[in-house]
Amino acid sequence: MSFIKRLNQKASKSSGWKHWPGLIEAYRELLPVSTNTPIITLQEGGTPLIPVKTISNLIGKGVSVYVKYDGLNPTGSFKDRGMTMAISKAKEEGCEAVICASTGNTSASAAAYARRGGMRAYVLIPDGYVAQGKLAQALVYGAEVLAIKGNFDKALDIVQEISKNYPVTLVNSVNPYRIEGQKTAAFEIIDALGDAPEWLCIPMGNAGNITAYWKGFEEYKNLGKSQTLPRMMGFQAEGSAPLIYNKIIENPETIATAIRIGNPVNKINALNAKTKSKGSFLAVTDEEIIKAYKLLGDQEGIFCEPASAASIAGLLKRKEEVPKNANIVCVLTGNGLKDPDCAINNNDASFHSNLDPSLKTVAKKMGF
Ligand code: AN7
Repeated sequence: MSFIKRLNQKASKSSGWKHWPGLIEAYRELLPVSTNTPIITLQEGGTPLIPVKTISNLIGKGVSVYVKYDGLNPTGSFKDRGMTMAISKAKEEGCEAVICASTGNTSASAAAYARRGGMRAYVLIPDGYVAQGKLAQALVYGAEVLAIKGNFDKALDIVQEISKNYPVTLVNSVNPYRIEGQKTAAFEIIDALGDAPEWLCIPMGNAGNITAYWKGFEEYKNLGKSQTLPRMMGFQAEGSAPLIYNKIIENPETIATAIRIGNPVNKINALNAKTKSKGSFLAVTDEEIIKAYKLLGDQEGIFCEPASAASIAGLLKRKEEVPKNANIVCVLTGNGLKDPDCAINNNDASFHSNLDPSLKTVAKKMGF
């Protein structure tokens, strides 16, 4: 049964919505909200699970690979799933301002939802290491941007202290409501496939998302909505891989600035998901990330940001271990438009500039 048919079936059975109402309404009974919770939503979630034949063919063995394209959320990343919950609960608790540290996507999402909920949004970012699209969003959404001469890990230390000492609510993934919202992505995958996939491939930065997915998969299985649990296959960028090398990385570096994080706050939860799911973590190089990024773009018409391509790069690196006939889901956490510089500098397109505006010149360049 198609995803849309399932949705409609669910809709007719539940509170009566006809169109996707946002993930809190869709999964209300599985989330910590009550009738007193003001729902701050941009109708996030309900993102497509898209088959990617090129990747399936590269793996072979009858395997079906899908991408969970969470770059199609309202601010262009999976963070919106967590933010609709965190901001709705902050509003319920009477909070007037929120704060986060961010490599970019959290700041965009926090700003959008906080402002929509009538709150101030303070965002701490590593100066010079946030992709242009994300910075543009934070500004347009009316955040108060504090760019520090330091990396994400330092920014997170500062915002944790500030939220302890001042009346501002922390909306990084240490906020448990973030994890609650993000777990719905696992529900959607099972709703679409009818069961959990054999593998879930996911990029890891601060490791909130892998924590959330695992929670979602476990909860749905306990409810009898799936028969199996996936193996959690996490990936980090080689220069920024504290969970693979099992140590804090003081100066993380990678082209995938979203996951340029050296000391993940959800480390214990990520390791728990790995152990319980019989999963495995692996590092991928920037070169492997860019190769996967280009492949998705020019073979599948899917534009994700470099951090997201780590899930595909990782799957391809683990090709030999993939079981026959498996269903595999790779999470594409963010939209490619977030990082235009990376796109312009990493593509194999032919771009002929400065042409005479004549039919002859254009036709000649086209090869006719
Ligand atoms: C596109 O925005 O940490 O392992 O501050 O933007 O849950 O941290 C972003 C993380 C993967 C990693 N893909 O997720 C931030 C931030 C994209 C991301 C991750 C991020 P987590």
